[in-house]
Amino acid sequence: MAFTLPALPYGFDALEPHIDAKTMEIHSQKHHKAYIDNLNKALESAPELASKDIVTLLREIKSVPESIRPAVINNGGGHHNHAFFWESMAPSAGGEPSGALSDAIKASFGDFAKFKETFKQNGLTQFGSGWSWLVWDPAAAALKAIKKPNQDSPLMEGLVPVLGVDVWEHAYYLKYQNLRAGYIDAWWNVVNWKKADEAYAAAKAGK
Ligand code: MN3
Repeated sequence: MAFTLPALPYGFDALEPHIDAKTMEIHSQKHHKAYIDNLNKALESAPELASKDIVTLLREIKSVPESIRPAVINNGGGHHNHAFFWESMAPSAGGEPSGALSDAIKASFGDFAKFKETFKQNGLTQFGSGWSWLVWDPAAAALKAIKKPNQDSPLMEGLVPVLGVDVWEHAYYLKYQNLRAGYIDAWWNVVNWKKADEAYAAAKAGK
């Protein structure tokens, strides 16, 4: 069963003025679509993997044949990262997390402001393309802020994404040009904390 491009949970212009409509359209319909097409192409030679969902495929990346592993890392990671990213944003969102995730962020980072600064710095200091992530680390039973190059999924190291921001230039260049910091500052206004809280609860429950 081939992977398909998920529909955005909102219109291309829904995140304006923070994320512009043209970027959302190209990012989802061209970039994300290409990861899915290339993932499907790579998997044609490994029918034994056809029944695995994308999370399982990435968690069990070492069981993917070496001949197609780099393609699955790049394009499977690209697919899951973007599907997760669209859900992590919403119109009329932003603000601060509440409830269990808020408490966990305070426990791991001191307070929300310190978390935001760490997460932003990870995004700014990711050289070239990549992502800044807030993940649940089951082994440490704690939240962690990490950065990853390219489309490397945290799932490949047993970490569970709670929130992530795409810092590839394609995510912001049309509106922010070289100003990655301005993009990240604006991005906080569209963070869907309800989704992040759900992702945290599911991660902590081992789902
Ligand atoms: Mn992207």
